[in-house]
Amino acid sequence: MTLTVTRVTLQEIALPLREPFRISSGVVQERRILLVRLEDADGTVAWGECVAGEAPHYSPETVDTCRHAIRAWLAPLMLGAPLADPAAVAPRFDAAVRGHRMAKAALEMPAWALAAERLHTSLAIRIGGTRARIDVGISLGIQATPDALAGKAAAARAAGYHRIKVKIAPGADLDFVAAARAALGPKVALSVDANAAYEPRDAEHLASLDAYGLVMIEQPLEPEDLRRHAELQRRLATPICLDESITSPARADDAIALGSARIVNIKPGRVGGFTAARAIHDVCAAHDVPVWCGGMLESGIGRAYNVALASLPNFSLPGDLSPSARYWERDIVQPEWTMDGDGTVLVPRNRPGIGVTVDLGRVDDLTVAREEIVA
Ligand code: OSB
Ligand code: MG
Repeated sequence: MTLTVTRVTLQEIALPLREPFRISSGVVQERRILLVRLEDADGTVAWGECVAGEAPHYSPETVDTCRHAIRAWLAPLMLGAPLADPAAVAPRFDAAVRGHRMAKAALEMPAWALAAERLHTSLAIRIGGTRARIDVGISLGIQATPDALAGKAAAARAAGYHRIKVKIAPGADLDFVAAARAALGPKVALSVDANAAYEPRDAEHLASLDAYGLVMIEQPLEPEDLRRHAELQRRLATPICLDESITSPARADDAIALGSARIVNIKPGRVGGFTAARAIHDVCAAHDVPVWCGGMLESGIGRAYNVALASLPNFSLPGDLSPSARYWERDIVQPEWTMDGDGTVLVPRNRPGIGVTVDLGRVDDLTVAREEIVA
């Protein structure tokens, strides 16, 4: 199906979180989210979301670098000529622009939704998803005290979450993990995410986490450093999962070959979009490395893309796909994303496109900047 994108609209919103979210590299209270609206020559519209944060803590990209990359280099490539298929977007971007994967993803993913809308099919089916429901895990930010974390972990388990992940940092790790484990009992799947806060010399300290029976330790070291992750993995019983390090299919392949990761977190918005995300999924599947879908505190628009991706077959571990109400007083889509009592999210396979409707009035109310890019 030929896509002819005639208009790209960037609309930045400010969306306050219900509670501040603290990770090793900083705290977020209000999300600045760059939304992207694509319009096809036949009038079909698809909304997407850029996952970049306000500051370059998680990745080098930010809301403002993405806005610049989209405006200056990527939108002109998309608007320039008809596209044979959404699969043609990523090669066109990659041939002309190095890096800027979050900016690329912000345009590439809604191109898939646009194609799905035009075929009156769901995004999940269009990208090859097979699952109708996905197990949900929660990511708990760093709390003030181990007791506070234990309370949150127990409440999350009672709500049905299949896996509880806790953020850790030097000085907020062993006591916190011990408290969470004590509150959950030995059987509940518990993991930790360091967001690259440790150094290779912390190996012995990190090895003491083995005592808590964690399903994984996510991104302990510097993202570029695959070799030291492999050395660390040899000293740990707990599987290492990489998030920030996995930027492309080749990086995933390298990480697996080196022994740097036994589990991979795929965020389509981090790796350049669905083409790269599916290729990483396939590389991992070929090596029997399980994958799961991470989150970036997305609004209900970004969440739709993650849910669709997580319905692919090798997404065998619970995803960070919490319901809208966990993050926001009110989401910008309808219906809002929910989690059923069995701790699953329904993949909207029977609805066209992303499966939720964007609340345009609410988006306009929250908008802090808007620009249109036309051919
Ligand atoms: O490392 O997975 C991460 C949020 C912002 C930046 C990085 C991460 C996260 C999360 C939140 O863990 C996951 C979610 O969206 O609930
Ligand atoms: Mg992570």
